[in-house]
Amino acid sequence: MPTLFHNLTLATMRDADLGLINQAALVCEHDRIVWLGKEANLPVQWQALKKSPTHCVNGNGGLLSPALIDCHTHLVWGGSRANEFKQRLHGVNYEAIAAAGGGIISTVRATRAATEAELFASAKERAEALIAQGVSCIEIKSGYGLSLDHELKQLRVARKLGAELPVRVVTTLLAAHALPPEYKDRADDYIAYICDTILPATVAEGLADAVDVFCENIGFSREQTDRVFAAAQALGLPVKLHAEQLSDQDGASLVASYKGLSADHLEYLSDQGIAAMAAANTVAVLLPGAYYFLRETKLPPIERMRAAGVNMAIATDANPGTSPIFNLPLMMHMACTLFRFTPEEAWLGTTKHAAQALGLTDTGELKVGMRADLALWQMSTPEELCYEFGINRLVKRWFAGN
Ligand code: DI6
Ligand code: FE
Repeated sequence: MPTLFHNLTLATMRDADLGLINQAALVCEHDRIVWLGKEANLPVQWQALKKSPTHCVNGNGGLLSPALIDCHTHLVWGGSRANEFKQRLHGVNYEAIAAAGGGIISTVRATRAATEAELFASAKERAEALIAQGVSCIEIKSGYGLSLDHELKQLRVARKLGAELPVRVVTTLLAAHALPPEYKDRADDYIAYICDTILPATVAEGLADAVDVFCENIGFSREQTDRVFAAAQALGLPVKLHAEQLSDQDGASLVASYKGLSADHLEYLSDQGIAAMAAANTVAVLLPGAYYFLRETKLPPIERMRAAGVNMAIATDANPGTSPIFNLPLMMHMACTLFRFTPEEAWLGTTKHAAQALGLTDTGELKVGMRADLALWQMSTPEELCYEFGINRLVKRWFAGN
């Protein structure tokens, strides 16, 4: 039996103004949207649903949007980095902590030591926090295992979250996140191990939907990134990139040359990178939580990306080192306050453009035929979600119609 949603405003995400429809209704059947429009135009076949106690949702004048999509997280890890947070507050910077064997590598040690069950339990808590704020789809990267067994372990935990929680999980292999200690001074050998061993095994087990690299002076070079991308492409996997976070490595134009799904972070993005991304329709994923938590001062070039017509998304980057944050509406708020996003851009950034950054075409918009991944908010205008912070205005969320 179909379900009717009515007495609400729809934020369809159809256009730059979010395609708002006032006094609207929406009908879904099974896991799909089958009709939407002005309530006055509701086809007669569904009008009787208004009397159904079980298949009618009265929105009470609220806002119905696509459920939110967090398109960049590192949600599965062991241990905590609260100690490094404290060190940073005593003046040590992120790169110095990494150089002294802390940073990503300290999480690698803890993640390798953790069992799958332990990783699942901590990641589940984080995923549930996101879900409670209206999220229906989470991208999860590996990158704290850095060996075949431990990368696969992380990705299996990610897949299990998708199987056991009411959320869609999209996985990304980020074996090229940091150099593991056993490959010290042998970065090229580690890249070869990724290309020849980790990538094919991950594909064989169906554990990754995309491949990512940390292209940075404390990560991997542009040339090494290129080798991983070529191997990913040969195996049919789409690519994305941690690009231009702490310095300009011209990674954005590299990922664009592979028609990559997204380039992420982008504080140091150049005009050349912007032009390449615009031409390839590669999404810019901006991560205000990491910018905020690291107390960065170099802003990503939002205005120039906007002018070039680059689609922009926003995500939590949830990770233990640079963004221990599990609240996507807060990222929308920060994209507006810190990056001067418009509220419309913030909404598109966690719905339609976030779906694009994951290569998903069946979610992120309210449209006939799309999945019924829906969020009902106690607010009459979309900007209210970006404006306030601290009260959860989510009334209810539907995941594939449930
Ligand atoms: N950039 C980041 O902000 C995270 N990874 C990356 O490549 C940081 C990950 C961490 O510090 O644990
Ligand atoms: Fe990240």
